[in-house]
Amino acid sequence: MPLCRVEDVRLVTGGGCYVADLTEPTALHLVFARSPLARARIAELDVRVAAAQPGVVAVLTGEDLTGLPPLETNPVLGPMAVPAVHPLAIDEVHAVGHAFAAVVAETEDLAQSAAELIEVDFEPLEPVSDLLAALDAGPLFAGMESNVAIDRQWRSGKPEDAFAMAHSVVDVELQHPKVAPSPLENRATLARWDAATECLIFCTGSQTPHRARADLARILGLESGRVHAVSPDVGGAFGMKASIYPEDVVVAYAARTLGRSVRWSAERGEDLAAASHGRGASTRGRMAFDASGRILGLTADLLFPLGCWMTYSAAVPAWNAARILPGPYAIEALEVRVRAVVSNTAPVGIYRGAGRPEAALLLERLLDEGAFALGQDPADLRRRNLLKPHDLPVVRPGGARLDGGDFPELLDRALAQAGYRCLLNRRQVRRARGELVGLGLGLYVEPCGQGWESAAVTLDLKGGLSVASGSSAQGQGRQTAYAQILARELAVSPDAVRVVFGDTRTAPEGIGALASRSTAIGGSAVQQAGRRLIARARPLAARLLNAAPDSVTFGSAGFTAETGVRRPIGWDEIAAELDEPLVADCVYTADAEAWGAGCCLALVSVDRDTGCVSPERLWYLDDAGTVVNPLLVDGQIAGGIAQGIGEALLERVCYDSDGQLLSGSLMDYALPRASDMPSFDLARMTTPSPSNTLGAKGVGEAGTIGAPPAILNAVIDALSPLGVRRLDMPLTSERVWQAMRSAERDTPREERGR
Ligand code: SMO
Repeated sequence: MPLCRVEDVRLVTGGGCYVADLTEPTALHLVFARSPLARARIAELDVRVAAAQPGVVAVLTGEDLTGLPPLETNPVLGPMAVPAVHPLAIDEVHAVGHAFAAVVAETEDLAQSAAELIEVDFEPLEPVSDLLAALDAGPLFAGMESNVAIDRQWRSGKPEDAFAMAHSVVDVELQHPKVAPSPLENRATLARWDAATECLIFCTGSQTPHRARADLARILGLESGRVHAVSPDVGGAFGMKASIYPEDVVVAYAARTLGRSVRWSAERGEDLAAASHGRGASTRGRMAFDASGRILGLTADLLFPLGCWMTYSAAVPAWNAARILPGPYAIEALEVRVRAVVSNTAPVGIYRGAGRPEAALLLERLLDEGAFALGQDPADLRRRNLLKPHDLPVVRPGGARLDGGDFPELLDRALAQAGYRCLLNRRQVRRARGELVGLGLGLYVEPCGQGWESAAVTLDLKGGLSVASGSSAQGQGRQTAYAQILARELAVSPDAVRVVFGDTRTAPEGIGALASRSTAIGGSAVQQAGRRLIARARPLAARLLNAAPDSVTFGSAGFTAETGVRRPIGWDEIAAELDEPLVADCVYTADAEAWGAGCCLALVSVDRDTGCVSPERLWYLDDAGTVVNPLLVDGQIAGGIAQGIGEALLERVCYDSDGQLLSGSLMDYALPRASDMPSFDLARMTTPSPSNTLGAKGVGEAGTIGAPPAILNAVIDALSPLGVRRLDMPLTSERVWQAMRSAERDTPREERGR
């Protein structure tokens, strides 16, 4: 049901409460001293002058925190070599922005001024920032034999035979721009040591408060009951706030050892330099076709950057990209190799999409190259090779199990939505006039939602209904959606439901808000907890109805029975019978992973003189399974498209050959603005997921998956009359212009326009 977000009035009228809004007048301020060099030995570090400054309470260095256990990384791709990470650098700094000391002072200004008085002598070492260079370079990190942290491969069928018998073979090489997630709210943390209860209260803008609690408890050696994590409003995260940072450990340690409240709020430049980046993969693929256009085989070589330390989900982008292959297509013979590589940059972790866009881009470029080589329509070629509904579920060679969907129907609906045949004609007319205009498709499948999540529903003595979720939110409209899910189960209005999350003191143990899982898994937990509340209330209703519990049913009017009292019993009447609140909780585990799917079609034009790309229009069709609130779904898709457009056209984290960050401010790092957004047309298809009780699939990441391949394919299509077949994102006018000029130089005039 379309329902406006209940949280918005508060959020857009200044009523939001972010970590930096939490009042704590006596809190100390912590500021980090960060490395200006990408790789260096710390020859000397003298903090005495800084520590002697007025207002300075402590200066911490790596030595102070030795002995704390490290942050952990989720081994989704199996065994890995993990570079040692210390909360503050010891002996060596590994990237520009790597923190080597922390000043704690009465005010932020005093801390900042003192940090500038830290005396440090660096002996520069040769840094390697580039992914491909790091692959070949000697080990950059102690304890690692090479810079390859992860190296896995798998195969199915006989790829050699497929390529040997192919009519056409196409190759694609892609370099994803590395991007900075850039949430509105930078990282911020406030840690309070409560001496009376000997508890650490850790307020942080996090996607995973329970994980933050568990990590801090483990690292600081506290029982988990003595650490409380609180995430109030979170101003966007996009994967960047999915696990705690070394900085968080320092802040918590400072609060605990000083017995004071300590806060740290990152500046924008600090986050651009030292928070996790996303994407940045180098991928190569080869695809073999028979003469009719059937895909015979696929080989893929995926290289993912990790940067100088590994976040909890550092291996997830590589894992997702590899296991998704071969996407929605029926391909028997497959060989995938996936590696992840450390180097002297900021960490690279999950970012909205997290490997899904990388898989989609590789496949969709290969399909377009195949169509070009075979002289076929790109949509026809895709249709010929898509899995059919009766092929599903299917287990992919990497172990992923695609649970359901109808991809041919999805493609046909997307083409109809856009008026594809008309667009092809129109492209021809415009090309005849000399315009550079292109159409591009981006199809995708999207693993989204597996594992467990929790919910606890309470009916209080006054008849109030609330639900506490182990999941949380960073702007998705979770309060609205969860209230709708529970309201539907309990036959009440959504505004009668209070939704609680983000505080480990009041929310049940949970996973959090990431991996497009919150509605599918967290929402199913809410639904199940609601059903349990009905079951728990049934005996009370039976008593009020003067009927046997078995004969009581629950419907839109409330509890009713065929016999006894002939009037429905509502929740307020149940509440009036209670001596204590009625609670029903649920730890819901999905039967399997839900897979969404979607299709983006882009129409672009390119300015012949400047190379400037205009995305004229996007058509976007997504199958998110059962939809709770179409407004929220559209909002998520639109936001994802905006970030997809950022990646495709504008954004790039840039390091020079010395490992210096060239995109260290929002003057240098180009986020998309409202005026960069094309008009777009959103449509929906609903194939409920068989994997969770709600039938929902994820949608938060979808827009970032479909938009980039559609735009890249469209721009290459626009430039194909000039002979351009390879381009990398972001498709800045300079890059496109260079590609046009070099194609002009390389391609004899008579061969253009094929
Ligand atoms: S990239 Mo998401 O927050 O799992």
